[in-house]
Amino acid sequence: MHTDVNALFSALWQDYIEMTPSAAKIQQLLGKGEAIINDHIALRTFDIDKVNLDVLAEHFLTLGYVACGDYKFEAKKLTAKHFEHPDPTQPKVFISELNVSAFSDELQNIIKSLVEQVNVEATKAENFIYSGRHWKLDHNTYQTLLAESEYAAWVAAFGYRANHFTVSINHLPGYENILEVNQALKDGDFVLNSAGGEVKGSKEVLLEQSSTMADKVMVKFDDAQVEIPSCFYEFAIRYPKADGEIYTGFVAASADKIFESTNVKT
Ligand code: OOG
Ligand code: NI
Repeated sequence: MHTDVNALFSALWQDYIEMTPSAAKIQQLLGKGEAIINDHIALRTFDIDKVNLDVLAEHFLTLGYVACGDYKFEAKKLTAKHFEHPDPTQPKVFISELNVSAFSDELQNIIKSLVEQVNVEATKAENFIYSGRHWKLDHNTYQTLLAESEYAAWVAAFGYRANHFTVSINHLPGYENILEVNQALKDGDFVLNSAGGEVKGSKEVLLEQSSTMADKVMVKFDDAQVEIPSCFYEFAIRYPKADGEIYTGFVAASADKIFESTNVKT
């Protein structure tokens, strides 16, 4: 496990921009060459003991992160938690896990056979959170998973790495609101996720979010190389609660739509 939070995020970012070439371009566009503060990153996994949410979370708990919020996504059959660092300029971490037992026997058997190939030691290694896929996967199996769960197919294809980084608009000079950010992205020919509208959430729920649709990258399956959606970039602006403190949680109804940024079709 990492002992330095900055080193962990820098390794995550390097892996992420390899998977998401548009993210490096967007960082340049919005940050105008200056460093950008990230609101959060997100990770995905399966709820099987060897690789579940808690196994991923351990890599952040040892760095001083604290569990803060619980979320449930009934239709997508997902559970999630978010974690915060005592230093509020460190990214929050949103980790979700697929409730594997809620799916067909076929999907359950596939996921179990993937997770069986993971070495327990590897899940504790310093690089686990950005180590990618730990199993063999052919394109047919990917398609079988995709038919039942876009999320299951994504984790099977990409494994362990940041699914997205999120620009904190609160800390982004030159932009007053999320609409200005979205406009700059569209002017730059980046494609936004419009599921549930381009802006998810509102000032009333204390969080507004938008995201790009995931880049498409060539993935090596055992039997073929195929272009599939990889990772996306998110943008978030947070508002103060009645007590004047900035809201630090997530909004399940908005998150439900953000998950769809890696869908093959929208
Ligand atoms: C996570 C989706 C939820 C948010 O900010 O609400 C999310 C995912 O796509 O893995 O990131
Ligand atoms: Ni997010």
